[in-house]
Amino acid sequence: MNKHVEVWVNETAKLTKPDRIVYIDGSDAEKERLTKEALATKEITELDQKRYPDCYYHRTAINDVARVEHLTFICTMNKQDAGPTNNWMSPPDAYAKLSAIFDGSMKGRTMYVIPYLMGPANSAFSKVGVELTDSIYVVLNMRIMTRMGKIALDVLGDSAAFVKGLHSKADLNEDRRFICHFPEDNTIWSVGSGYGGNVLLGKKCFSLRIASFLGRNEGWMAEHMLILGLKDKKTGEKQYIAAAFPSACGKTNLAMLVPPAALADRYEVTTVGDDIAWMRIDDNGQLRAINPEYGFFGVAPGTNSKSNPNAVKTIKKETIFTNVVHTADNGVWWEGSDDAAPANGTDWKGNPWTPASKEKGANPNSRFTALAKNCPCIDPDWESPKGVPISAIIFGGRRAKTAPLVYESFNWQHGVFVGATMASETTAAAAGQVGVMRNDPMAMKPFCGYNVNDYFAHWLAMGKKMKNPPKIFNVNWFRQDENGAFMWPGYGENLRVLAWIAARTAGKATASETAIGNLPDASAIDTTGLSIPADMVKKLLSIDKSVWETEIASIRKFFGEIDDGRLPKELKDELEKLAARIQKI
Ligand code: OXD
Ligand code: MN
Repeated sequence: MNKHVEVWVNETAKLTKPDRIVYIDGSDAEKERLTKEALATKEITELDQKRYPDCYYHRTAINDVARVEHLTFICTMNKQDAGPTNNWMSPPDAYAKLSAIFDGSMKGRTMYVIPYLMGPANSAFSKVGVELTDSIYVVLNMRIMTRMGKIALDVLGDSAAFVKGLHSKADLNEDRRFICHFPEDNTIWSVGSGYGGNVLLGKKCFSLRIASFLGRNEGWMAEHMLILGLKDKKTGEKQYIAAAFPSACGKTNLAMLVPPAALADRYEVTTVGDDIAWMRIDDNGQLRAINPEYGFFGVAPGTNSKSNPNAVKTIKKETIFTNVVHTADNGVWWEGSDDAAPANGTDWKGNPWTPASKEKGANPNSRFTALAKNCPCIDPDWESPKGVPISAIIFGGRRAKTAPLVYESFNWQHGVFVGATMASETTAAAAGQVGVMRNDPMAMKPFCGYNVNDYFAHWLAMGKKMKNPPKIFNVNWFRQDENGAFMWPGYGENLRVLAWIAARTAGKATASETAIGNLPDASAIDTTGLSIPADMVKKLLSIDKSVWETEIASIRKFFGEIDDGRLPKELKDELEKLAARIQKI
């Protein structure tokens, strides 16, 4: 064992007082042993192995089903370094407060030591983390979501350069639940939760919050983005696109998109990642990206053969299902699944459930944890140590009225403004009210590990270092008509928008300059085989002056709220330029 890890493990054990310490090696034999143990303690249930090979079922505590943003803290010595969008505690206060909760929290339990690697082996992008946890469910999930065990220790060698993550379920009491990040110490302390987004520390905590901080200091970017490959089979040209959407807005679906039948001969989409992108500029000035994860932690409800046929195939084996319905015939079900609702089952709260029940059977944020390599459309280069070259970046959110189906920013700086001013309706991925509009810059509001204004400055600086910065687009799949009905069919049909983006990026499509950016003419969106009213695409691409005036006022308010003196002048300039252009409509 690496001696730095060992010293820290021993120190931590003095605080948390586990009965046993188990070092995780990532082997198959170990997986078998841990699975048996978790089955014996009923932390997981084995599903019908004929229909669901190597699949298991788990329920979290009822009060513990989503990320808890109000209990998530960035703990920097200087409060302003955490910035206006993060909760802050001073590191001494946070360590003291959480130490009291961690004290003895693992008594009677095992502490697992999980070394893990984010990113492929042999890649300059990759980083090592070690998570200490008293949850066997965490170990089994980390095995899917990261490259876990020996592989990580081999990369680490004698080095002390690893992210220290400490997790204890403690008593799962919300009053003693905290997710604290200490970017200046490369440390994460998470206590009182068993929900994935709070406890699989390689994911949001490390790969976004800590990594965004490391990226700023080291000159790279950690983003809440899917990465997909789009191949035009006619020309043989392939592009990689990274796209940021807030949580539970369809990143997994877009990453695994199946082209509509009418365009299937022409286009192919492959998946590099569905949630997180680490991006660096290579020696030629090209932005390249890796997916640091090894699996998908996807939202189950609504996942079916129409919304995401590739996900349906991915989760057929070696998958952990959390907080969905456990059916009487030992399978799983959720609202919006392919299967008819089971006559009988157990809901996510552990209560008997039938289709006549008033409440939903699956929690709206119920999840599957599945291996990326089981995805039928996984990209051949998804583990390339060099990453894939990114030619376009997409921002998007749920907007009922404002944003058109797609537009292109004028240049990198304007694109950063477009990302910085993203807003979207909240979803069930985080605790709190659903459907409330909030600003979510670059979909990183819950995940930026430092001052968001410095983050914007970092984006601007990165653009200057690239030879041909990716073109930046905005999309909105969620525009509604006067009656509140969605105007765009979404899902696989989104390929039609991706195709325009790729053509535009390749310099093969025209666009009209408008007040908000470059828009395609309605005829430039290929609607072959799509039954949609003739003027719908035109409507989807329309810009309403009064709606945008309201938008500008809300951006002004947002900038006013976050500007602590560090909001880059370039973004304020972009706002004034946008306001002037809108006025002229
Ligand atoms: C996720 C999230 O789980 O964004 O990916 O909440
Ligand atoms: Mn996410």
